[in-house]
Amino acid sequence: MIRHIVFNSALAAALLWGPAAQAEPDAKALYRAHCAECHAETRLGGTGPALIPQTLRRMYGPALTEVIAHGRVATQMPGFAEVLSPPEIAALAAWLETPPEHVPAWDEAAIAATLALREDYTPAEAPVFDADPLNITLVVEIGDHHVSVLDGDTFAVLDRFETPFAVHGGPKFSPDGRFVYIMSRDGWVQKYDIWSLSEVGRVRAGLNSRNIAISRDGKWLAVANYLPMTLSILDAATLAPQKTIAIKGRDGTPSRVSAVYQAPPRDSFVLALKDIPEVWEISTAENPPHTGWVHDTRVEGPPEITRRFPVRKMKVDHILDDFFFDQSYEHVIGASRATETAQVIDLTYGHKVAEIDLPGMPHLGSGITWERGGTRIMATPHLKEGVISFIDMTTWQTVKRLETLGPGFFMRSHETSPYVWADVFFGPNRDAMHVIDKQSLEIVRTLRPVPGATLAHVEFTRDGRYALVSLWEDDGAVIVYDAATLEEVTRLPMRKPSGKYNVYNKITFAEGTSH
Ligand code: DHE
Repeated sequence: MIRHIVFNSALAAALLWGPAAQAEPDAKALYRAHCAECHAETRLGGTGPALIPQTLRRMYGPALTEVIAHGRVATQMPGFAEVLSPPEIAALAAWLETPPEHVPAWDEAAIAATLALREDYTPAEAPVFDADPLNITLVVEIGDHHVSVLDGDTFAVLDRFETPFAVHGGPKFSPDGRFVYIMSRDGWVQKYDIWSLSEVGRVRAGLNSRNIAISRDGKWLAVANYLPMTLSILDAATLAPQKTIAIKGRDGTPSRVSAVYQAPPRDSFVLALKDIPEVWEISTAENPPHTGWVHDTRVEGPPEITRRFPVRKMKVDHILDDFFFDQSYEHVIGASRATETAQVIDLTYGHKVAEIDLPGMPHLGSGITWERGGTRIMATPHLKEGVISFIDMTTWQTVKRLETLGPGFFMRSHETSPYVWADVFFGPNRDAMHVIDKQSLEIVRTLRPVPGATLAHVEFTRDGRYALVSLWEDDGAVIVYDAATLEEVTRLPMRKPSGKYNVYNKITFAEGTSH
């Protein structure tokens, strides 16, 4: 009986809140009264994050009803359990899971209106610290939405700054490594000056975004958006929007952008599209090519902008959810949820040249490559299977499928290291990290520094001497290992550390790091 009362929320509400609580709560009115001030009338976010299904489904931690009732730790979200009844909280949570009624056009003018540059920012003429500026490693702490700036030699924290809510994907560095651009799932792009240890400013480039890429010359930032279905291009120096490209397939079907990557030797951005079987390439060249590229004639403005960023649309067999490049950026290897194979697309010819047998949803975005036995091989973890696939990149044949303790998310190596590090992100063994020999393709050690605590994502220092691993917990840490002996060196307390990014490894597109 007691169990029944606790779990029957309608009855509990009637007992606790009286007959008025039995009337159907008006979720919209409750939202206007209690939430709109911080999250905006449109639900698209203000001082608080957007409360739309696209964002809410990707949030971590307690259920939505719990957050409404008791607040969210390390944020300004208060609890409403004293103000709202359980049925009101349930109705509000259910309504927030429905798509917003109105999505404003998020064009250049709307983006520009959000641009906020820091008035207290003064660019330093040289780094304000003694550490090697190229051996700085940034740690994204998703537990309380901060980034720690680590000296890669001493592991001292040089700065710790607040980011927009829910950062996702790898931050991107300017080619000289001085500036870094960080994106949140709500589409905010934050620019930070590493030399000055200071934020430069931020702008909202999309309403729900996937990741960002920076052009080869460091002048342009591309922001892949789900909402609206656009790619936003920003001036990397000023963060001012330059162009928004509506994503429409060759038959006019609109699509979300799953991801955008820089292809340095091609001087272009390459886009994976979520809703149409096409791969797009957008030139970032000063003098873009003409043949085979579509120039946007509808856009008004100075020729340096209207002529910039022509698009090439390549048809593929299946929608690509994720992809990976070879070191020369001639081939894109794309995985699709719809099939058990990956497609190899030749970017020069613009069509598929091979298929790879890759069941179990490979997480190609985390793939890495290295030389083995006179050929280059690539390795990828799988999100649905406890296995790592090794592929010969000349024949596109699977060399080996290595069984692991569970599905993994991230892999990393360094050109100086004989090992590949691969996490076990899902399942009962998520406290484990495999260290795999690059030549024998066998697991040589499984690290388990804190039994029961999730261990994930690895980054190396510039020289490859140390490997930094995230203890992915609210009261977590970055654990520093000697990359040769695999012994723990030190532990730096952090709030749910997620990805880590070494400036040098990233700006040189070093072998062993994801792109
Ligand atoms: Fe990510 C990178 C897509 C869920 C943490 N993730 C990426 C990239 C893509 C991607 C396309 C490459 C972007 C880049 O670096 O420029 N991620 C997806 C998904 O489709 C997926 C499965 C579902 C989704 O939520 O959209 C997903 N990702 C997650 C998580 O649940 C993770 C573990 C926690 C989180 O913060 O949301 C997560 N993703 C990361 C991290 C990177 C990343 C830390 C950067 C890795 C790197 O080393 O570069």
